[in-house]
Amino acid sequence: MTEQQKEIYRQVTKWFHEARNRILEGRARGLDVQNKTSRLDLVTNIDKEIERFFREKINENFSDSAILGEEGNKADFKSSKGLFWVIDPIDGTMNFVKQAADFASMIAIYQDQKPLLGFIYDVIHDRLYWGGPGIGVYCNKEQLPAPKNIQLKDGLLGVNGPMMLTNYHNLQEVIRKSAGARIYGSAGIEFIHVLTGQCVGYLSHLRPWDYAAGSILAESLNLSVKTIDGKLLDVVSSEDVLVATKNAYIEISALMSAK
Ligand code: 2AM
Ligand code: CA
Ligand code: CA
Ligand code: CA
Repeated sequence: MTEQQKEIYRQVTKWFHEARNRILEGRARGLDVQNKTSRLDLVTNIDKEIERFFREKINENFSDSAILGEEGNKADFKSSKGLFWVIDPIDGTMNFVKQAADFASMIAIYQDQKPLLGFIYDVIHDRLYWGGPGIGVYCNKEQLPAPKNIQLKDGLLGVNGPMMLTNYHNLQEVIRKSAGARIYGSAGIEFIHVLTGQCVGYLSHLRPWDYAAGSILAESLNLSVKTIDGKLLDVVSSEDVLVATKNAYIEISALMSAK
């Protein structure tokens, strides 16, 4: 790890632990829940509070940073120089509200538009998945082995519910060829399942803050992470993102491009 990566890791780890207390205490006090674009697209006072908290910490400790966050200002990645932070304060807000489980908090950091570090925090289990180029991926202090390069038929596939229902680009056929579909409702938690080898892949329509941290970690473990039609992710656009073992990526992408 470079000195810069070490310093960011040291700081960000502290922030996540403080954020965890705020999230759990805030939820115990009672949430203020609002609809954004629909009754299925929620935001709570805690999503907003945690994003504000991360922004304050970044500005205090890394002053010449640009920040893109789901619940705040959206800096432009393409013109960024120096440190660029992508924040999803609560990923899986519906799960946070309804279940108090299976949600994550995520931060991705780029230096001169190149991946530097990714963090996905499984808040309930207090498991921080972090890593980056040249580091590998860790769960808290323990290094994760790169998942085996299994085929689609041998693994569970995380999917997006609406895409499954509408048979988006032949998705139902892809699922039939897998060991089964799973829908967890948090992109961060889904990425964790692929990083740990519990799922062979995950497919969903995602915004930059949904996929930034996960894609940095997936690349560090030699997984494929691109759009379903093979484009690289750009941290600017909403995309149909597919993260999978190299073998499963090729199979799924071929099945979905046929329709
Ligand atoms: P969010 O909870 O941070 O919004 C399941 O809803 C997953 O897809 C979550 O990771 C969620 O992130 C993400 N997602 C992406 N676009 C969404 C949308 N328009 N409405 C709800 N969730 C969305
Ligand atoms: Ca949201
Ligand atoms: Ca999200
Ligand atoms: Ca969110």
